[in-house]
Amino acid sequence: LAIEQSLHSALANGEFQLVYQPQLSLSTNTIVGSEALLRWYHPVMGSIPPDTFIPIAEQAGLIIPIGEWVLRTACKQAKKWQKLGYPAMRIAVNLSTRQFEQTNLASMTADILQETGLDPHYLELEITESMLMRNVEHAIECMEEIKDMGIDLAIDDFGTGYSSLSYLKRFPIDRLKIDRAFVSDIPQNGDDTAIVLAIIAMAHSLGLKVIAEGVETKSQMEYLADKCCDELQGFYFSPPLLPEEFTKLLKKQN
Ligand code: G
Ligand code: G
Ligand code: MN
Ligand code: NA
Repeated sequence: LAIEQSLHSALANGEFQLVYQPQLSLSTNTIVGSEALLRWYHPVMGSIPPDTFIPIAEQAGLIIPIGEWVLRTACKQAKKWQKLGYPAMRIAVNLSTRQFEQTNLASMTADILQETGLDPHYLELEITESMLMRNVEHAIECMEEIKDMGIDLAIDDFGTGYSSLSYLKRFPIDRLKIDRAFVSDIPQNGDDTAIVLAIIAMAHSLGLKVIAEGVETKSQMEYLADKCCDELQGFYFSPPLLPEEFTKLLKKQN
């Protein structure tokens, strides 16, 4: 309850911040995107993890204004990096269930893109399998509306939900994000390597890109590169970074 109460004023008090985790191409070894991740620093309670406050914000309906702030801040930052002259990168933003089911998601997103001047092709929205499976036909309509705007769609935490393969074919998505649970024990664990290989093969045969999440070691990276996984994200390359730190990394790369 204390958390819910504090959440009501957190936006107005400027207590939220976004950090950005780089996404690396395994073919070019360059940063091709980033995922925006929300952080909350409460003046008294300190840092509160998103796993704790996002479900509360979701339940209280506060995720709608918070999610809009996240989207606007991330698009603004992406545009800022482009204006600074860095090679254009994708920016990925997580959506919650309530946001995805919000009727004005497309128009709200269109307004933010216009306001920030970000080309929609550089925006990617991350949704989870469970969000899609609640009402598949409606989800497909929503996804198509977003795709028609030129925005990319990714399925987050792929492999942990219950999406059926027959639907996967019908979802207008661009990318699968392999959940880190399958990545943490590769290449030693035979079951996990089998799952990762199957996801990569299936994604590619459906014309989708694949990104591995939670890559923490060199041997995981080498294995994924060898198996033609497209991209990676994880502590091995970089944790989520404050915008200034991310800019330093971009500078180093150029
Ligand atoms: O950033 P990690 O640090 O701890 O994120 C934990 C969880 O919170 C992840 O499942 C992530 O998808 C989710 N998350 C982080 N930022 C956001 C956000 O801006 N919106 C939503 N809906 N979820 C987020
Ligand atoms: O659920 P989602 O994929 O949106 O959340 C990303 C989460 O994964 C964030 O909490 C982020 O801090 C975390 N994360 C990013 N890289 C790594 C990693 O290499 N290892 C682990 N354990 N967590 C990671
Ligand atoms: Mn995510
Ligand atoms: Na994930």
